[in-house]
Amino acid sequence: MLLRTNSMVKALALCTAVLFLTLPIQAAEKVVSALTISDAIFKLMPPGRSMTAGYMMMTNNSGATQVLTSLRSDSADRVELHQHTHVNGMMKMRKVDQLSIANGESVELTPGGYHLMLFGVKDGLGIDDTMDIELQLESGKSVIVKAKASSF
Ligand SMILES: [Cu+2]
Repeated sequence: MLLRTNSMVKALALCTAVLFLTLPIQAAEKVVSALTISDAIFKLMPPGRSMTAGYMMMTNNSGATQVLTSLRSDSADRVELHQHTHVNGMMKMRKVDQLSIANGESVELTPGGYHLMLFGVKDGLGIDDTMDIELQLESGKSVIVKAKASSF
């Protein structure tokens, strides 16, 4: 019995040693995200509607220009980047095919500016529910964003 306890203590000590050895290696391998996203939300739709808009803050601290080329979500049929423009005093919106964000720059998606349009959003999402939106970049990298349902 005593022998067994001893070997368990030894095994535990070995585990702890391995943990301490691997932790600094993992920290060193930490990947810098191509884009840092904050405050990602989408507007909760009234019942019977499946189209809505999404907003977020995108910051590029990756060390290189990042170009957003497309978006997708399992929770919507289609996700597009749009921009509001004023034409002859009328507010219109158009689809933006790609958005370039220089290193050190931020782009805020807001009502009246750049925004996401979500088409065919699946039913049953309630306040504070989240949906994953994948931002696909020209570099081949992508960033998954958790956007929260918001009523505003
Ligand atoms: Cu739009």
